[in-house]
Amino acid sequence: MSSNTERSLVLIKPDAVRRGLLGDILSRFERKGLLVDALELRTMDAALADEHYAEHVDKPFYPPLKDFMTSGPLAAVVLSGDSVIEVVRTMIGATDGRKAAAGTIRGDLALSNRENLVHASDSPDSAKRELAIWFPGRF
Ligand code: FUP
Repeated sequence: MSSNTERSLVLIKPDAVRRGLLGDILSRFERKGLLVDALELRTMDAALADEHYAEHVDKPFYPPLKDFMTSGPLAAVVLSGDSVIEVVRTMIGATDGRKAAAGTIRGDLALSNRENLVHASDSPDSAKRELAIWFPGRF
């Protein structure tokens, strides 16, 4: 089988940091065989939230999502590996933690549609856009 090494932008969100799940979540990615290319603890400000969630800014769920995402430090992580974008999306599970499959990060550890622990790029185009937002000029 051919391999397809790529990069994904992952955010381990403020709920995960507050709940002490940062190590657990990072460890899942490392044990899968993915590489951590960059890792930074950052607090999103309003402008960064609007840029990152550009496709959601007009949605009714955006104001509380923005409050949550700017509520404390998160870990911005660049992961690389074979098919990392799709692999990480599978590992995090469906958006709503109540519906996410058992065995996924959200399925095992989240019970919310908003405080769902992790963001991960959902396509090569969004990975490119998000890497440029979070780690400008680096990837
Ligand atoms: P995902 O790609 O799984 O993170 O999901 P989306 O891009 O659809 O949504 C981005 C974030 O918006 C979610 F992680 C959580 C938040 N959200 C809500 O708060 N309410 C909703 O109804 C849908 C999404």
